[in-house]
Amino acid sequence: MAVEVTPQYGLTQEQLDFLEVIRQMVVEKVTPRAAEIDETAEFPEDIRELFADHDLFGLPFDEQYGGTGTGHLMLCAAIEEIAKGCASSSLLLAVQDLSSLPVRLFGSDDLKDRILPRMASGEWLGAFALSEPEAGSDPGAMRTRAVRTEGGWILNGAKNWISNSGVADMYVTFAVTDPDVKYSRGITAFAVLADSDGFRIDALEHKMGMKGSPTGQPVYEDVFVPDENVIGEVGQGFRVAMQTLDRSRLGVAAQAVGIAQGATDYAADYAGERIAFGEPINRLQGIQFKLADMETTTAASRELLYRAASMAETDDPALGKYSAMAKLFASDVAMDVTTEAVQVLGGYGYVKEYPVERMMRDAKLTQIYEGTNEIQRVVIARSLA
Ligand code: COS
Repeated sequence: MAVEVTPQYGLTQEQLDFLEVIRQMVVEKVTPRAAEIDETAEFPEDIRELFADHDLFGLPFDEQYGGTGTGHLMLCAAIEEIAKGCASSSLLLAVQDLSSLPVRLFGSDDLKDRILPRMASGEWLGAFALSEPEAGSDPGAMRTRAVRTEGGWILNGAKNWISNSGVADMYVTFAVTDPDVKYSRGITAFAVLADSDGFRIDALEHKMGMKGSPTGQPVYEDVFVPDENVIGEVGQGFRVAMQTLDRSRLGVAAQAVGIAQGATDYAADYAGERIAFGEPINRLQGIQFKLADMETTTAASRELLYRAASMAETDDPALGKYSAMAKLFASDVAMDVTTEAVQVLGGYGYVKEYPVERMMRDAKLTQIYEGTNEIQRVVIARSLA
């Protein structure tokens, strides 16, 4: 009997076909590179080129700017596929989404024309510079200052934990423009080009996981930013950041779902091959129960993510709450599932010849960045008040 292919969650057949191309590409070209990327902690230029050649950087963008115009759900599904094989590589797409969202949501037409096509093609990478050494969960406490000058602003300060440090061409930078009012009205967002005088990247971090994605400290010393590069209205930067994060957290959730599925698939295959007590260990209930819980919680994460992603298509007022719930739930599941995958592999799980210890290290970051899971709980609880 012929099986009818049902378009899932509103993805068209064309999008499902594109997803299949991505899936093949990941299996053939990305997954085999994952261990080396982790080991060397080098930015994977070859994967960046591969993604650019396959139009993957276009996924977050409208067609008008050279993007695929395929929406949030398709972007999340693509991030998930890539994260199954290599979470660091999936961050290339997630950060391109995060760093372009302020311009897409709030930028002038001129700014969009100058920046978005270059990001959609992959010619430019972006970075989102909000956090500071003393202002991570509480971005309202930032100290980076922007002072008015003729034709623009002079920026001074330093950011911290910024993805794509050193490889980005454009840094969306948040700075205090009016210290005398509440931060929600005294911060402004700027598009700072990497080749601006006075801009540099200080030390890069040595991280536990996601090692193929450089994280560092952008420093601004009397950096001039022209008025044309202000994103949105002066004084509205905090809102720009919050509305961006309401959408970009979907990308972290997608990454977490991908990591969890990758670990589940690997552990299930291993359990079918590994013999103990005279039979494959997947016949032992102790292992079956683990695999069943891993598959079930990963599937539940995906449902919540896809629901949240479809709300982004319609700008649903509950999007912020749902993206926080998807990020919270999926990243906690990814941590649990990858820890269990290590346990299923036993001693083999703990060594680098097998990918699950890397997946466990990568999963940890999804509980921390783009708002710790404690912050997600604050966002969710406030929506109930
Ligand atoms: N969309 C639009 N506006 C928002 C908003 C949102 N999602 N969330 C808050 N705001 C507005 C509020 O309406 C308020 O406006 P007014 O001052 O004009 O009334 C203002 O922003 C301040 O809001 P609030 O008082 O809720 O801010 P808090 O300082 O208490 O912080 C949290 C709120 C904790 C949610 C915020 O600081 C946050 O998200 N922190 C985590 C940041 C983060 O994710 N960092 C990771 C690094 S970035 S990759």
